[in-house]
Amino acid sequence: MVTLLASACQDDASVTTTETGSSSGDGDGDPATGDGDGDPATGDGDGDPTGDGDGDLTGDGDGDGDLTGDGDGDGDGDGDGDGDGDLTGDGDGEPEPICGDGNLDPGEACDDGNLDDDDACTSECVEATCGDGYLYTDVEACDDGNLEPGDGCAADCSEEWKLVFVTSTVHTGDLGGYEGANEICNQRASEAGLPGSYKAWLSDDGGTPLTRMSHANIPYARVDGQQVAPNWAGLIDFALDAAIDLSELGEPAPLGEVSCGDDDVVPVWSNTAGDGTLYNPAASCANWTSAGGEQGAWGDIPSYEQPHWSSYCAAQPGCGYTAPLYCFQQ
Ligand SMILES: [Ca+2]
Ligand SMILES: [Ca+2]
Ligand SMILES: [Ca+2]
Ligand SMILES: [Ca+2]
Repeated sequence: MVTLLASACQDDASVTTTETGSSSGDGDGDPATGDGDGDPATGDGDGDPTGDGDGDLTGDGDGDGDLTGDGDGDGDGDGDGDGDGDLTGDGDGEPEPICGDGNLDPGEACDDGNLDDDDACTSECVEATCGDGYLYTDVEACDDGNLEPGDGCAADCSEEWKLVFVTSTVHTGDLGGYEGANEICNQRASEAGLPGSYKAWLSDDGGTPLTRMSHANIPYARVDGQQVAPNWAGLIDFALDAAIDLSELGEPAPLGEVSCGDDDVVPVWSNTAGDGTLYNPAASCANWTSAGGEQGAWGDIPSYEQPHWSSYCAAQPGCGYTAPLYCFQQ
């Protein structure tokens, strides 16, 4: 009889496993970090010693493995992050178009090599047009940024009228001469944002409005659009359609001082007759350079239906008094 004996089971209770070379318990053989990568210092798991976790040696942490260290992660080394290697950041590898460099670049309708807005190509490199708000010299008489008529500048950028105002400021008879008076007019217009250039309605030994001003064949109007005269001929026929009693700001004329006339006179420096000629040869405050005892001459602003709007009275002493100026767009 055969007796089968079960073999004895081996007792494995005595088998033990032992990790060698480490005390971290991660099996990588470095003793310290516990991240399993075998570098002993950083603990970031990438096996390089920089500690940024990307496995390259730049320490820039961008993970791109390039050596520029620019940190943008695209690997081209220029730092703009688009990977094309130029500095514009648009990713096309081409320099950015520059308006005004004289080269017609993509997106430019023109490029005349400058950034001037008063010629055929504007500073945005588009063709000049009426209504773009830029005055095209010798082509447009005005450009108010719209194509609407009735506001002084027509839809074809021709002027509908010449502006006339009385200055919001008052001055003695020392205006810096006739040219200084023109500067006052242009300064006031400029600060108020009015278009064009201006001359003062003044007469002296050197000339008069008749000889110094342009003679428009379109109306003259205040800043509120009210017509003062239909044209130059209507301006110098001794009466106006309306008083020039609004300033460049559209405000009532300032009240000056005068040493002649009624109490209700609203004076304006003039020394000009109603036909644009000299009123009194001795009353121009020494050609508008004196604030002393010389004789001056004024118009009365409200008296628009008679020559008094321009020639009201003359008096001495007078040039130390203060009054505004009439200014006419040229
Ligand atoms: Ca260009
Ligand atoms: Ca230009
Ligand atoms: Ca224009
Ligand atoms: Ca207009």
